[in-house]
Amino acid sequence: MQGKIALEEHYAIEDTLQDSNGYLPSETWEELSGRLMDIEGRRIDEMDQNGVEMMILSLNAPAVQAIYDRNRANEIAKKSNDMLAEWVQRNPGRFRGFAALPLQDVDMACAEMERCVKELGFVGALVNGFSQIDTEESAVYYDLPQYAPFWDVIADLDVPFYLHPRNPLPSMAQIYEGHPWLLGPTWAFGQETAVHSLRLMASGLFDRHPNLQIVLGHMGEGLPYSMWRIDNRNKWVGDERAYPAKKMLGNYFQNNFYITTSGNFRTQTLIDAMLEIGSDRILFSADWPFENVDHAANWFDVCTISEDDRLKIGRTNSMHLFDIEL
Ligand code: GRE
Ligand code: ZN
Repeated sequence: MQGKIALEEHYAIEDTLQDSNGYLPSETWEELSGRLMDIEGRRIDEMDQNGVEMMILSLNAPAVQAIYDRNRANEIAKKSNDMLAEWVQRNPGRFRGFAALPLQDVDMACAEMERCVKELGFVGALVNGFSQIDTEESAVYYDLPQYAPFWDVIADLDVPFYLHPRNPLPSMAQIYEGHPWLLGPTWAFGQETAVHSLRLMASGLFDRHPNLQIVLGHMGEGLPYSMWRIDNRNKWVGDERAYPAKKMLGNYFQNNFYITTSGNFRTQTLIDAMLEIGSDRILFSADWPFENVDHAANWFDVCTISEDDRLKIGRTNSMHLFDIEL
């Protein structure tokens, strides 16, 4: 399929490059770091070769979220956003931008979000899970009440928020001790991001902002497969809900979430997601440079879904969601 739009596609700047080191075998670092630092060379060739017309670019992970000094977090976010804005401006037919945000400080994050949308023309934010704030040992999640003004800004700007994975801190990861292969994309990324998403759903955030849209990668981080059970466990005890939100959580999943195919190129999983969240809320993505664009495209272009759904997932859903004209 030609004309695809992909939106979990990362780059790094010198200051954040090393954050991506250590997830893949060390002999691949030269290749991975080269892919991360390239914007207009190999990346555009990969797009051309695989029918990807546009990438919405985002900084690597955890990057800004792991910089617990809030002024430094703000500085790196601004620097990477400014660089991204230039690349987008030079290639308006090929790139859009997601803001990196210093959520260590709500006021700074609000100001940077407004600047990125109103001045730099970005189409949303991509944030790498919880933020460490002031101390390395902290992990602060965005359902907490201090983030209410930030969500007001996102809702006012009417742009989507991509909640991208990061690993849990070592102090939060006892379950993975002795099993380092479960960290990162294998399992820990999805677990961390799914729980964060459920916290947002249960917090009442989407009662306050019914039009707010969160994007999740990796075919929804396991949630499509689990939402029914989350709402229906132990039904014989009644359905008293011990959380602030007004509705069943599946209701928010279906109305306030989009999911992408990043790093999860599996037809069986896509069909489950289509049955649970619907093909209007699924968006093609690769997860370059951690995944190959050809692996994503060669699967997606021929997977056994209707051509109507392929066009929606591959292109038009993203055009509508991000207000992209091509
Ligand atoms: C990602 O951003 O999706 C990612 C990483 C590190 C390893 C694998 C991966 O940040 O998919
Ligand atoms: Zn990613």
